Amino acid sequence: MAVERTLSIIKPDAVAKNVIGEIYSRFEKGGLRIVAARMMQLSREQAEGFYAVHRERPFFKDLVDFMISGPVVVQVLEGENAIARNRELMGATNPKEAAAGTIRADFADSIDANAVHGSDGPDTAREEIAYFFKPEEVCARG
Ligand code: RTP
Ligand code: MG
Repeated sequence: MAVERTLSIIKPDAVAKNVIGEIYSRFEKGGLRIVAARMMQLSREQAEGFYAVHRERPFFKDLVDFMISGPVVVQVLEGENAIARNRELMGATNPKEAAAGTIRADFADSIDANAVHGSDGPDTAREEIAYFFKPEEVCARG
């Protein structure tokens, strides 16, 4: 298995619930290392650009409105199979369908307010990491 990097976002609902630490703990216990991190308030333009692939979808405006409703925490996670591993730890998009013990099962309220984002493949991981972090802001594996 290859060591990969993936882009993760703790969404405004989870930040508001004060569970940043609990979610970081899930990443760490799940074998992923946080190698870059930033708390930020996304602008509408930043959120629209990040989710541009969904621009034509009916839920796009609600998704953008939600992502700018409060601060988010953006991080790069590194580890064996990090992209798929993070998606496993997150659980299904709709928390009602998320497996027990996953982040979304435990912290998400709805398909809109679903606690976390994770890149869905190697190409999107590379693009999404570059969207938020300069190469020198991603720290080498310790
Ligand atoms: P994310 O990109 O946020 O990690 O979530 P995901 O891969 O599990 O889901 P994706 O299909 O990429 O959708 C992005 C976000 O849009 C919202 N969504 N709403 N109402 C709906 O049918 C619907 N489908 C997707 C979700 O909040 C999802 O996280
Ligand atoms: Mg997605």
